[in-house]
Amino acid sequence: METVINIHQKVDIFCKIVDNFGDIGVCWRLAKQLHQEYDLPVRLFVDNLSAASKILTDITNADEQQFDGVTIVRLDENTVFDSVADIVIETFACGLPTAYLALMTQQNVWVNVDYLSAESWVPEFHGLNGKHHETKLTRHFYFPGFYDNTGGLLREQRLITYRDDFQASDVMQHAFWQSLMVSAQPSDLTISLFHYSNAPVDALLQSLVDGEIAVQVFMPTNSHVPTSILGYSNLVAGDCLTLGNLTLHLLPFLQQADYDRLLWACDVNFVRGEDSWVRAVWAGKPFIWQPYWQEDNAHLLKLNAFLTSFYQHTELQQTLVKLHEAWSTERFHQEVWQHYLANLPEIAKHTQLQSRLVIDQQDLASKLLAFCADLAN
Ligand code: TRH
Repeated sequence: METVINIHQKVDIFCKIVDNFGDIGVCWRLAKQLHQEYDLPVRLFVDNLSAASKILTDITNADEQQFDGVTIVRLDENTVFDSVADIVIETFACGLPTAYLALMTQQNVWVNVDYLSAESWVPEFHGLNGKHHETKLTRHFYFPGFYDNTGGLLREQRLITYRDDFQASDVMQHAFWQSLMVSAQPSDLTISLFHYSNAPVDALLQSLVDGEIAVQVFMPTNSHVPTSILGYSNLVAGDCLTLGNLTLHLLPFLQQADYDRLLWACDVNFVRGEDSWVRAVWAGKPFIWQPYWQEDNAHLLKLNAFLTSFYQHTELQQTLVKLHEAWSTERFHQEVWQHYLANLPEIAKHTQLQSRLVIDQQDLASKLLAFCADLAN
């Protein structure tokens, strides 16, 4: 049965920026997609506009402003709520302000969109609900995921068409590299690098310096540029180092759309956290994911769950597991990387295949709206 989405429904999204760029990165993508693809009026409440400006460049500290059709509202103790939306999206269990909760009734659909994980418990918990202890309002739990029986992954409707056009066009790729003011040699292996501060970056880069093939690495700064790379300190965006077979380009922090292009253009992508991980899946290129560190090594459970499911049909699973573990546990060995490189064509084939399987699944925004429509009916 087709779900009917009422185009007059208003949507409020609440975002609290804990750290880094993923909280706002995810919330912004969702807000923009709901507005641009479904024509819904969307307000995005954000508690730290200065941090958000990394993703929403040119945003000001105003109480309220329009950004690409979305109303961005500064969220603090002085925020005045004059209305409540039909669909209220809390993200990553950030909680809703008491004054906002006071205006809500059971008619407002309240959904908490949680963190992404490929762990086996996710389908079981996706879609459950509970009563909010103070207001007794019903809060629904929505879990993004890689399987049909989860909340899906954020993917704009035309993203894969844009990607395919870009990957098929030398002209577009050339123009992209030019816009970054770098000349990437098509014959070189290209790698994008976005990682947490504990990743063994120097060990990876040293293997590339000493490696047998020419490699170009693109590292957007302001992620976690180590204070020193291979003994060179005070590196900034725009710098370029050539050492042995490695050319390292330090890029500025890119706009989200350009970061996507970087992932589409490179042969291998090192990604992290949540949103860049999903974008690497859409790029369809081999990638190494570094999960966000959690206590008691909970992030390694997340990592293993993903590797076990995404790479289940390949004999190279152990190679991929070893490299991911090496990258996430700071025990990087040159042999692990060399083995990965030696098998890159096969890894590329498998990644593309797996990426295609996930692309065939319904995306998060459309699933979420259908979920809310079912609750409202
Ligand atoms: O920045 P992150 O580490 O964000 C965090 C973690 O994922 C954490 O687990 C979680 O609490 C939270 O986000 C949701 O990594 P992530 O998730 O990949 O977000 C980075 C965002 O920054 C993503 O939207 C892509 C974007 N980006 C750019 O726009 N330009 C760039 O140059 C780069 C490197 C990233």
